[in-house]
Amino acid sequence: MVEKILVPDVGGAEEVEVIEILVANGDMVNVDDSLVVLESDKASMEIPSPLAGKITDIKVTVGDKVDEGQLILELQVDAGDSVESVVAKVEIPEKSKSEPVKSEPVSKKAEEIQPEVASIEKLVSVPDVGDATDIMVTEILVKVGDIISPEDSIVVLESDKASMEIPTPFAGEVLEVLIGEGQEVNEGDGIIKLKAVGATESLPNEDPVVEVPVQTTESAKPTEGKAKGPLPEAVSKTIEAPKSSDKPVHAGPAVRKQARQYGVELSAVKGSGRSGRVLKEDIQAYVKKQLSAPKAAADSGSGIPAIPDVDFSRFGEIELAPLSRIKKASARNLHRAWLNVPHVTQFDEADITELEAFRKSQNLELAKEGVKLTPLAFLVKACVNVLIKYPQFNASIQSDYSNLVLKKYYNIGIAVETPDGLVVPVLKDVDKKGVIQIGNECGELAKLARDKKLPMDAMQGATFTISSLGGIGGTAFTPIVNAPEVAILGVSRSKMAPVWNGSEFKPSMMLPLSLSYDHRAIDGAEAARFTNALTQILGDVRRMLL
Ligand code: CAO
Repeated sequence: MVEKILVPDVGGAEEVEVIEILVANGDMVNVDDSLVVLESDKASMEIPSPLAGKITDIKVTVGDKVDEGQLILELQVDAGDSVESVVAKVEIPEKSKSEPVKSEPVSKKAEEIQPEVASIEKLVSVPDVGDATDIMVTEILVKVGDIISPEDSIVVLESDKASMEIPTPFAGEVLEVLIGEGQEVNEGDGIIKLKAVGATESLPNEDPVVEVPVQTTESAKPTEGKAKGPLPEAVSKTIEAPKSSDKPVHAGPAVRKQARQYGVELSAVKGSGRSGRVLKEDIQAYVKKQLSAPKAAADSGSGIPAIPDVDFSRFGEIELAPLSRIKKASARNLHRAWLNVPHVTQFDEADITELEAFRKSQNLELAKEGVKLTPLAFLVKACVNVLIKYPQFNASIQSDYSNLVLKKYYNIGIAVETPDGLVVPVLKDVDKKGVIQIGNECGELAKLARDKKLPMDAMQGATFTISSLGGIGGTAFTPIVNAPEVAILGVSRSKMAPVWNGSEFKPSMMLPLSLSYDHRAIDGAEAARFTNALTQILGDVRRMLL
């Protein structure tokens, strides 16, 4: 039989917000299993199931405002257990259960529970907290010297099932905190001593009351007479497992309220309280951190909104291809370099007609030794020649812009395509090596990279990088500087082109060059001079001897 579970009397509070739904359709629940968490202005409470059964239809969603008697959900129960509709109830203290409900006040006069209160110095004690004993003090919300007003929360107590903020009935200055976090307390134990300030002004009825965290029964009514505010003023059950996270979050209602006010997702906050309980200070620290984060991001150039992940399967079939470790690392490095380095790319063309003729003749001679030179080996050597002439390209810029670090060694990184992604092995001390050795080492490093056998130190210490796509094709591209280097040379595919020599068009093998550089370290004119020098050397490799 299907039963309807209704919102119980929640202390007269209206439009109570559903802040968590703790069950799902199809769940089996037992009597007293919590179903939803409701929260009014001042208290949050778990609503337990009055019956055992299977949840068939949840009628509320998070954010809904509900009133007493409103349908929460439908439950499939055994016929024997059933009634037409059942009002969920909040845990009832034994004391309240045994007494006629409407005659049970939910607040008590301060005198009743604090006979030792002096006229000026007042003692605030643990009020009647139902049948709970040895309740843990989880948070002290005030300290000596604090000026507090009536109804300010002073401590958070937590029993097995509920956490409750205890408010002060008096205004005044805190003289002494009598309990400590982690301590266990019972009804009547002193919490704080207070120098009452204008107690009669703040409570004009001269009859200060402590809001007693008496839980409502299905028929209990808000206090009449001198009670202040809605009934479950200080009652709140521990709320766990917010929808957005699998991890339970422990926090009191005041902390939750503060989190909501700041728009903080509680599950994102690391709790420093007992058992990871989130405290107000944790929320404050989290907000502070978040506020300073955009500044750091802006400093690094990354203060931009992230591109959201889209569910592409809405538009058609998709497949997920996991990125290799190398691809993940280079994605991060490229992104960082792209954001940090103001890039400019200088394009140029080198006439390598003679170089190609020389290279091919050399390859014929070297073939018997198993050596083969590609244009890349000459490019590496030519680049080092120009780097020696223009040292600001063989450099790094200090992050505070105080210096350019000029390197007196010439290590050239070579971008190598591998099945797992881009790898950049480093040819060391190229200024001390000839073109054949460079060509050989380049081939060996590329092979090691593709076989995933590159040692770590073979990928470190580059001062300048060359990315050659010439073997593949293209006319030009804009490589990303391999920061903290300040320049990278992109090489595209050479092709025959008619070049005007002053009197005629001469068929020439032209090599496209794309020099990307960090504009913080290098001026555009310097970059143009660099590629000029490079094209001249490549146009006549004898210049390398000069
Ligand atoms: N123009 C015309 N032909 C070129 C050329 C150029 N600029 N550069 C190389 N070639 C030719 C070579 O001479 C060779 O020709 P043959 O097969 O006729 O002998 C052929 O292209 C293949 O060369 P290669 O690629 O094997 O050798 P390489 O020395 O030019 O390059 C290496 C070596 C490791 C750089 C290359 O294999 C590679 O991985 N390139 C890709 C680098 C890359 O991905 N860069 C992108 C980085 S940014 O995303």
